Amino acid sequence: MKRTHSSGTAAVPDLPSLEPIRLVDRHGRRLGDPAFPTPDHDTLLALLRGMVVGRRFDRQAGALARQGSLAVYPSSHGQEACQVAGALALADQDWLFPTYRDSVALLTRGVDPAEVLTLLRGDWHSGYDPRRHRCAPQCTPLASNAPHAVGLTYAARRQGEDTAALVLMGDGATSEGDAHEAYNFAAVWNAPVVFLIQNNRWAISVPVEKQTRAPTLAHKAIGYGMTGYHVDGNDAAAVYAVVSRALAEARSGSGPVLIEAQTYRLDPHTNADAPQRYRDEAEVAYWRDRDPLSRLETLLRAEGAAGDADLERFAAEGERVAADVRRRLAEDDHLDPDDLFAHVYAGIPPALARQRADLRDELREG
Ligand SMILES: Cc1ncc(C[n+]2csc(CCOP(=O)(O)OP(=O)(O)O)c2C)c(N)n1
Repeated sequence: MKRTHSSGTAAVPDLPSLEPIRLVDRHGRRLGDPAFPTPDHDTLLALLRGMVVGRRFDRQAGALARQGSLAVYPSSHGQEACQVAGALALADQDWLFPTYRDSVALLTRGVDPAEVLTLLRGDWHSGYDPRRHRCAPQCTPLASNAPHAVGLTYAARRQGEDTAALVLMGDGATSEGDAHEAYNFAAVWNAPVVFLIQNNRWAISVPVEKQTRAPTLAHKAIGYGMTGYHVDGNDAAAVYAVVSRALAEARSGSGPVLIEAQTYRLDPHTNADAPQRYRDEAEVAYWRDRDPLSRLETLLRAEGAAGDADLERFAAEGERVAADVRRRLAEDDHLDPDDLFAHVYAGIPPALARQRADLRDELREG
């Protein structure tokens, strides 16, 4: 909701709430919010299914990284509500712009599970066809997905297409110049983009307190002339309701929206990280107590909308996905490191040729 600016030339968005929007409390009790209606039981079941399957997939990917089948794996554990609800809130014609952390969002969007992991195996391409799934390749340079989403949706709007985009980004990424440029031009051009910041409290070892002095990351929206929402990112019902509304607002032409979702990365940053060096176990325990899956399961069971049979079905689906990924990565275990150098330039520059020669020597020496 926007108020009219006193000069009458621009709308002044309301300040985001300091308390995050929450529809279900951490004990699984329904709270509700007149401004953000709680999704119906079918939608809540779809959210729970996505999170159960996503968590199993995530655990499998972590194991594959430890076994050396993946080059690296940034876990989604703890952030399933943001990733599943964000992906499910999108319409077919919309685009998802994920980061390296958002494998579960890609899975939820319908990308083949083995293809979700292609980039993280160290392949030179993203595995899936971005146009078919309307999912941009996972980006590793922080915030570099954000300007692309602005350009794509601005262009689509000019061509009369009804296409919105959801950009996923971390709290650390909000300090990048690309984030600023994307927020600013999304607002100036009225591009139908929703930026969903998953504030998982850490950018590797840097706490969110070192990224900003703003009261919440959602408050940053105001300076750009955007609407900002602040939501409990471990409440899948709330994330779904807030992202759905933001997408509807962006689509209707009232401008882009910036959402901060409060969540937590329960696992290390990647399999190459040692979080015990920078965070307390008590903090992790606090967030384990706010698990997004058990919260929604408790609500649905209490309201008679889910039972053992549903949970068993979701778990079996998760096992099938994990087994499929294990089998396919084992069957197709050949990656040629030379490929990394093959598709960047028409003629390889001398510095890159030297790096390629060094890599070949290193691999020969084993
Ligand atoms: C432009 C850029 N600078 C630095 C890095 C190195 N780097 C990789 S992940 C990361 C932390 C990112 O934190 P955040 O944006 O909060 O996302 P999270 O990993 O917590 O999901 C950094 C600094 C990078 N990938 N890109």
